[in-house]
Amino acid sequence: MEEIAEAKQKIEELRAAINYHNYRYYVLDSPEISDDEYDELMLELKHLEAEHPELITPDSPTQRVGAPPIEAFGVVEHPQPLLSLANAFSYEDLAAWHKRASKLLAGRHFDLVCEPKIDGLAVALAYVDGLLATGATRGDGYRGENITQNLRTIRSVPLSVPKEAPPRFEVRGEVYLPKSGFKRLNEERAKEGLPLFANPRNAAAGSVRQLDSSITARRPLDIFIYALGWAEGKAVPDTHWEIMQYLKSLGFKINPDIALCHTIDEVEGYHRTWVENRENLPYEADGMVAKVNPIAFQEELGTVAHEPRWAIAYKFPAIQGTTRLVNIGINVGRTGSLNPYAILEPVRVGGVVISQAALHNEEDIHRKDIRIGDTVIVQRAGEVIPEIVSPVVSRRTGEEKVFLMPSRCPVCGSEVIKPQGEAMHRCTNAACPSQALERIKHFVTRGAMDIDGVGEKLCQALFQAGLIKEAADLYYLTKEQLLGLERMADKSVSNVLKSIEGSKNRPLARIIFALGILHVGDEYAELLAEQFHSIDQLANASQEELSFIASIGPKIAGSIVAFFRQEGNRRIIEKLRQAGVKLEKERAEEVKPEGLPLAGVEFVLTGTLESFTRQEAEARVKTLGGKAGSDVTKKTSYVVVGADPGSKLAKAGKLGIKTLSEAEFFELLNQAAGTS
Ligand code: 9MJ
Repeated sequence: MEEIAEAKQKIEELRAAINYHNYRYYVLDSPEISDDEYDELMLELKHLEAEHPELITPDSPTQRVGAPPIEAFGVVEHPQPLLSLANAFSYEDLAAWHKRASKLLAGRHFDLVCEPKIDGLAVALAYVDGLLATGATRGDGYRGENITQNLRTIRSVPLSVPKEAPPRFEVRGEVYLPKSGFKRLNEERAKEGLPLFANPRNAAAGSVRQLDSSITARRPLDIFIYALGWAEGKAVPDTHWEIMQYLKSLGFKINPDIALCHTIDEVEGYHRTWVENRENLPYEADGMVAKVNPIAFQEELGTVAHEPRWAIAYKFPAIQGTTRLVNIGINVGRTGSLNPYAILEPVRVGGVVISQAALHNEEDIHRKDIRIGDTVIVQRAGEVIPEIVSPVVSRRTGEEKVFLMPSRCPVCGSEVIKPQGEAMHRCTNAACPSQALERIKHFVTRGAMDIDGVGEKLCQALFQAGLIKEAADLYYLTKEQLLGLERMADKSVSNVLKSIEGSKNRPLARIIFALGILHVGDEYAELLAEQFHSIDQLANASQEELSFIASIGPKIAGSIVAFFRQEGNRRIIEKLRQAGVKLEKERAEEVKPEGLPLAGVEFVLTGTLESFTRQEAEARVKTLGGKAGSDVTKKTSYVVVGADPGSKLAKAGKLGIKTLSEAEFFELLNQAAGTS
């Protein structure tokens, strides 16, 4: 009895953890744990459920494939479910899978088709009468998101197929970002100060699941088709291998490394080849897939628990290496956070030399019991910053040192504190040079003051030359000072000065964000700019006044008050004022929506508009005092219907909300603008 209660509790814990990580992975596209760690949790749950089948519930994460679709896209029902794959982690797992399939097929021989397993986003593409009709995500396997518009932007997705193709059919494949595209995308995001994608899979998923397909279009996505889902009206080949060749002849992109194997040992050989050569693949592969070749055998084998018995994902081992942790270094960030990182004896891991790894905070270091001098296992996944998996405790000599966060800032020597409820230690000196430089870098980024031509390198050079000590000093730079820097000629100097001058008129929200107040990101900056007319008004607001604003809690309010209390920060604001930087709202920003022609009118957009992007349409609505909503509710005034509308159109019908065509919407905006 006790044992069952224990198993039940463990199962519940695992389910809660897996549900949380599913949400991070599938909905937020921002996982916190590695795929291997996730697989381990899932495996443990599966084992426990196999031992205690009476504890399996329909809502257990083992009972479904992915995450439910997001309604905003519109839902596509999959006539045949999209399955996920069971995993094999060793030759024994693979052989056991093969033995079971052979037994179920009464010992009849079958070939196996192998290909690298891509870590991307599974999609289904349906073609009707020669044209791409719908493209959908896997979703929960039965219902996916309608992302047709987005998939159309991928060059390797055929929009039409030759007339020899079946009149109606569906292909399945994996959308992915090649390694080169992933690297480029993250470099661009870093420049723009945007959060980086953790891995190509998340970048691909984040790119495909954009409500604005023009964003998808700018991402270098690609696709490999790996199966025929179903076909009607025409006979298709009866083996998986021939189907793949047939799909290729219809114009679909199939993996060039697909192989036909006759025995399980050949499959093992294929696996070994790619474990050794995976670095040379232009995309991230986390394993290989083996599939039973005859379709009739696949049908006989069927599925269990959403996983086909006729296919298996044979995972590659994680790319790991062993080295020595020489020391733990500390970077001081813009908000004064002390960010520890591992300094490693250089080691080659999967073809790349690693000499540093991420160590998130003191707690994390202690949780993993990582000590300075330890032999450690390091792991890298794709282009992601490598991390330390664990120390090799058996290799300890007794000389290793437990890491302690310094009590003084390593850059300026000021006191270090660890605010309650936070994981990070912080330097308390707002004038700390490291913070100062990071703050300047933040000040010039796109989302902040957007000073084109003043990037990280120039900030660093100006700071090191002593020409700027804080962001406001940028506005006092002279042509001569800039010409004195290396690689700065007349033309670039005048461009830099022009951009700096041009940034003096940014909207209030940008300046609030640019100041780099702890916990005040761009969204809170917008919120504050809506509530206050000027920086001065914000600076003089009390903790109570700030807490009065919905969604501003005591932590943020306290941080704002503390920021403006600092003498140094007040001085920066005065310097900005003296330089002519606008520190209050413009008249146009000031006008209350009530006075504007579309005040109180809420629009919801569905589908794609021809003459505007979604952002442009929403911006025009907002300038005229209207609101742009994301959900159709009773409060919605109009639903604007573009091409390929989603489920919002049906909802509008249900709630009796008036719809507008793009032309009608355009007309309404023009009329409203005429009266403003
Ligand atoms: C990937 N991810 O590359 C399948 N996959 O087949 C390949 N996934 C699959 N096949 C059936 N190559 C379900 C999933």
